[in-house]
Amino acid sequence: MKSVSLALGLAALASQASAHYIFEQFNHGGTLYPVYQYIRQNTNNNSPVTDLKSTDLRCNVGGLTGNATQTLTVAAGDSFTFKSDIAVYHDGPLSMYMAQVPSGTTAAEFDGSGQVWFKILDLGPTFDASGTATWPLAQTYTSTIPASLPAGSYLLRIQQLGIHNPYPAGTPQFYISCAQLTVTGGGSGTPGPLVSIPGFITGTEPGYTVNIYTNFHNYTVPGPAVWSGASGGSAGGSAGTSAAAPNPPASSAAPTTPTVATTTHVAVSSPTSVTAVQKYGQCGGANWKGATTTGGIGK
Ligand SMILES: *[C@@H]1O[C@H](CO)[C@@H](O)[C@H](O)[C@H]1NC(C)=O
Ligand SMILES: *[C@@H]1O[C@H](CO)[C@@H](O)[C@H](O)[C@H]1NC(C)=O
Ligand SMILES: [Cu+2]
Repeated sequence: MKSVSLALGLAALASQASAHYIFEQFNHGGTLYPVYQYIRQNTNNNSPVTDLKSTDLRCNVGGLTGNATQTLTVAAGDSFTFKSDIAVYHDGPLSMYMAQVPSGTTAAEFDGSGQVWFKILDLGPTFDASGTATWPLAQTYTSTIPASLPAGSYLLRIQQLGIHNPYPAGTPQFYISCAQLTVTGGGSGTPGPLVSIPGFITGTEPGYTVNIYTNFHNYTVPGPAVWSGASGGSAGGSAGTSAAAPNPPASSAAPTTPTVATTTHVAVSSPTSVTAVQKYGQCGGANWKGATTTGGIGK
């Protein structure tokens, strides 16, 4: 009966796997589009990328092209929103980047290689009078296509960096998705500074190595400076009403406000094949030996 107990063991392991979160829907002009219509679909479910040298840092695992992804036309100056399946709940900053697609290449074909990425948004923590940090944890993140951005095709990349497991015992986790856009209108701005991904974060940045639970009073989001032509954004708020999505997210019962984002380690639906616990199934990173709940840590 060895095979039976093995099967039971695997089933038990599979049911312990926890959900993280993945930015899977794009909202523009009041329309919340179906999952992965304009966002490249990754192949690692909602697990993070942690290898600072990997091309997976660009548009997530399996996201080097977007063959099955459509490209949305937006106007420079338009606002847009990324929505995740469940609210982001690992403490850390949120950034958005863009990269212009080289001429002769479609947005779907572009792999994001080269020194082409510029940052349009950083959302770091706020510190109250007593020094307690509040992170921009939400299910939706809204920003604006810079009004002076030259017209053309772009990748638009959202990145939430989970630094809840302090380095070096823990490894910061990148939660990433890329949308494919054709920007109309626009201006003659010169986006920059331009960086390459990987390479844009080396692992020595204070915003990467910081322990947010000890003497944590200030924070600088890693990566390049935000392009001066960009105009900011926000976490949370309305993501607009849902269109008739043929493919709604599996979990929509999650909280949308940061204050209740402590109950979101929900079980994933049973994987089709499981050989071991998912690499970051316990949410704590490869070597995490500390707390295994997110509620209240450092608060
Ligand atoms: C996507 O397109 C690229 C470039 O045409 C091609 O090399 C790759 O095999 C395609 N991938 C899929 C999954 O169709
Ligand atoms: C906080 O500020 C100090 C002084 O400028 C700096 O050395 C440190 O790297 C900052 N910490 C973070 C996490 O950004
Ligand atoms: Cu997690």
